[in-house]
Amino acid sequence: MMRGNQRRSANRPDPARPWRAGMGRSPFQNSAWAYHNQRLRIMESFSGRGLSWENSLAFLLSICLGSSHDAGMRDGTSALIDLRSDTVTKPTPAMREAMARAEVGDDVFGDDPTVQELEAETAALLGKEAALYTASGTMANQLAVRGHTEPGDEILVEANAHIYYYEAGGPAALSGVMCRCLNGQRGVFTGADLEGALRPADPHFPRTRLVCVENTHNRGGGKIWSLGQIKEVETAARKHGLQMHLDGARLWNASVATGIPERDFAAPFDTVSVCFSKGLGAPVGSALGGPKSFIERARRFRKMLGGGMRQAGIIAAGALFALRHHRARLAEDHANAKALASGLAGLRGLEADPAAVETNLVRFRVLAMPAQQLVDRLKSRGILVLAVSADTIRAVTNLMVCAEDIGKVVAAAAEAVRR
Ligand code: TLP
Repeated sequence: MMRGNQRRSANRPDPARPWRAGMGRSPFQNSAWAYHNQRLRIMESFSGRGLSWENSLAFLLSICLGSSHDAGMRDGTSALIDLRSDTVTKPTPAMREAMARAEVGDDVFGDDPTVQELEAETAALLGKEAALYTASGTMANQLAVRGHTEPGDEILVEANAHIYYYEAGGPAALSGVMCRCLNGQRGVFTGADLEGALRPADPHFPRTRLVCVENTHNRGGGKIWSLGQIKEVETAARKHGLQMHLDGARLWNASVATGIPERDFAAPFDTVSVCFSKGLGAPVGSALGGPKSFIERARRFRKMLGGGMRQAGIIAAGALFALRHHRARLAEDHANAKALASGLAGLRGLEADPAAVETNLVRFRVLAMPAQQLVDRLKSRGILVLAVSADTIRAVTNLMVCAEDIGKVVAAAAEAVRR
């Protein structure tokens, strides 16, 4: 989505804060700068300023992984405000420390205790028998599709669902299945929509096997499916013997916004994917939860795709840290998203609806110019957002963005639409 040259220009120097990492230095200069800072911190840690030998060692290890103590997290001083996605976050120092300390083993042999801990904790949270750590949300979803179907089958997905829209044709390429699309309202479809898409058992037709729901819905602007809406679709699906998969990449957001535990949202589904590398801020990974036998089968498909990872505990530790410490704070992202939509709603030339913001995604229409033009203008002011269609922009609040940043974004947008 973001090309190298775009990234370079977005990282232009900020004369006011030349010391910020990533601002105006070459990658080599950045490494040298980071190295210099790290050396300072090592000296501090060994000069008896309260760091134990164990912590010092952990810190040294964190350096091997590449420390980012000045990652600009939520302190309002970073020159760049990145709202392209909640995937852009960098691990916090505490998360890096947990990663540096992680106990690891060869996970393909089943020897990595940190991966196992993450899988067990995720399964428990989702109320499922087992879970499998995967490299990405895409992999978790595609493993689910593969596990529920045989080539020639059909799956029912909402027309804007990530599984259909953004996963590179995975269902066709990896599982040999057809996607039948349902048109939802901001990603939400009904039991009647589902039944309307079913066909009688007949050798002419593909077998319909699986229904996929996305909660929250990405292209639906972070829309939350209610338990009632899910129940209605489940009733229709079960009546026709269909399996149910939930793409819960942002299920954490739905839970925090509603107060409904993840396991309640997950209960109607056979399988659930969740992401650690979005709102929770972990650097890598997702998980697929479901019945033990299904997860064992998915483990085999994961290996087939080259997704068996060896000492994955290093990254799983980041995910585990995120799961334990970063869920509740999503409420901040939601408040920031609301504030952003309210600010933008007051600007001429834009159309934003704060009432439609339920979680951390804000979609707004640009009336005054093509959406990409506004994206470019904001970029030249150090603000990154994405055009998701010719007239619509998406901004995603995240761990790296604080309330103060929202005011800056609204002010920059006001200037950019006026110009
Ligand atoms: N979404 C990304 C992009 O791929 C569009 C984003 O920036 O929002 N399910 C949902 C609902 C998602 O939004 C995403 C990522 C995924 C699955 C896939 O996760 P990854 O990127 O880990 O493969």
